[in-house]
Amino acid sequence: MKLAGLLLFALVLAVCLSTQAVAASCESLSSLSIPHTMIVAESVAAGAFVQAAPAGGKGKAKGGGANPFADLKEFCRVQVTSKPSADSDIKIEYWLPVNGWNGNFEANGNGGWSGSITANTLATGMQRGYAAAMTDTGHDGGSASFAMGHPEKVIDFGYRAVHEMATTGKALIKAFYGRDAKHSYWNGCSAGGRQGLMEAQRYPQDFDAIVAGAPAINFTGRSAQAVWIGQATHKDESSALPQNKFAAIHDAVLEACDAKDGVKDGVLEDPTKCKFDPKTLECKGADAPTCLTSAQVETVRKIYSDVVNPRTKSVIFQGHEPGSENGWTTMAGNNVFTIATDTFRYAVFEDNNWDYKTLNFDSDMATTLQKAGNVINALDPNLKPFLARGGKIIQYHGWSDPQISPRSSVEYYKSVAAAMGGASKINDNYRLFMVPGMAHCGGGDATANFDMLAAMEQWVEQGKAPDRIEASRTRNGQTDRTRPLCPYPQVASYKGSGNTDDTASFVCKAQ
Ligand SMILES: [Ca+2]
Repeated sequence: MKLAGLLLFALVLAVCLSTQAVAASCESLSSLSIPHTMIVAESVAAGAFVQAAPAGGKGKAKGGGANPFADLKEFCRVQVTSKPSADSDIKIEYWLPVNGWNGNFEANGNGGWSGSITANTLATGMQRGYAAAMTDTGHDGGSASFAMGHPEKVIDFGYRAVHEMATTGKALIKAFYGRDAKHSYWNGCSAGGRQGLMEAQRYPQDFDAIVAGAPAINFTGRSAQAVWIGQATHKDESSALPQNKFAAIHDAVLEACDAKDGVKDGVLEDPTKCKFDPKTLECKGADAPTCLTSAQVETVRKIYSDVVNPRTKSVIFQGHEPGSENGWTTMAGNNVFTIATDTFRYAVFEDNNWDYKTLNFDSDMATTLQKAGNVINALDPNLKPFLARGGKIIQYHGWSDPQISPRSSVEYYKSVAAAMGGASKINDNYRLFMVPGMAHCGGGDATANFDMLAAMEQWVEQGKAPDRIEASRTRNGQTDRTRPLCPYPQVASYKGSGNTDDTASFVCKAQ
């Protein structure tokens, strides 16, 4: 009898253990002790999450009547406040699925000057099975005004908040599930791309796999470029570019270069091969939407040109690529790009009245690098510690990005290859995918639908390196083109026969 009772007990215990997905209650995470960190954890029943209305906003958050989170399964919501410095106030949020956890951690990146945590991002990560995380990087709202008089908060934005998110996230996962995450993933674009590569450089132990899109790694350089273009565009009345001319310039670029890659499809596979002179668009007679005045020709030249130090001629940042014209409202529109002016106004000169027209691309850029470069730029090519421990990076960037020039990604990739002893030395860990025609983190005329995280999962968990990544384009709700994305310096090359809108007609190969 005794033996039978014991066996029964063992059986019941085994059944309990096998169905119990978590090792601790969600609420118990609140009492987890982590230095300078306050934790509030609460269980959220399936379908019960409702996004709070934005601060100062009216009524419900976006989604209207229906709750966009109604399909979420039960999860543990952990809201963290981290104060690694006396002036720090970093908010971090973790969504830990109670059932169906894929065993991995996914931290998500921000955009611009950050300052918000988005429930949609967390929900997306969690629905893919991840314990998902996001931080506001230590301040609220999308402006850099927080930086004035708060150097510690600039450090939080620059790299510290993400590092806190990584270490605290790993501790929460271990406490909640009773085991470490198998792998820690980073997933971000724009500011998020910068954050991911910053981690690889500064805290190589934090993440095993980094998906970094359109990374703002040369944050001071991209800020300078927007001022460069702003100064050229608004030099005087004649230099301004009416927005209805962007399309005419784009059409002229396609006319000159589209077919150079073997397929006339409205997309430049490699825009660096396109030598387009805006002078060819100069008005022969009266000004018209289809031509450029001579002052406008100079403005357009400035937009394509690299930003250079006028004294040393050294390159501060890479210019826009041919093909990006339809997105030029960002920097050559009526207003100057505020993400850029914020850098100087708040993070560098700390002067509310700073005027972008006064920026000197020699002395002021030296001041900028000295003040903020080391904190917000992520350009260190030494990825040895990260790569040596098997870390993986998939970086991607749209060739028509009008916010962060795509050649900045190419330059960084090349600098890492050079520092590591050649491209062949990094190929098993780090690949760059340029996306022809894609604007900033998506959009444009490109095949901009792709899943870099899935490609990374295959690489990390099945050892299948991304030799090509399938992408598609949607027009009017229909997929009208598929095309491979290729690891740089390879490009998608047409085989010479077959439908040019079908990925099967293309191979990845070096030019
Ligand atoms: Ca083409």
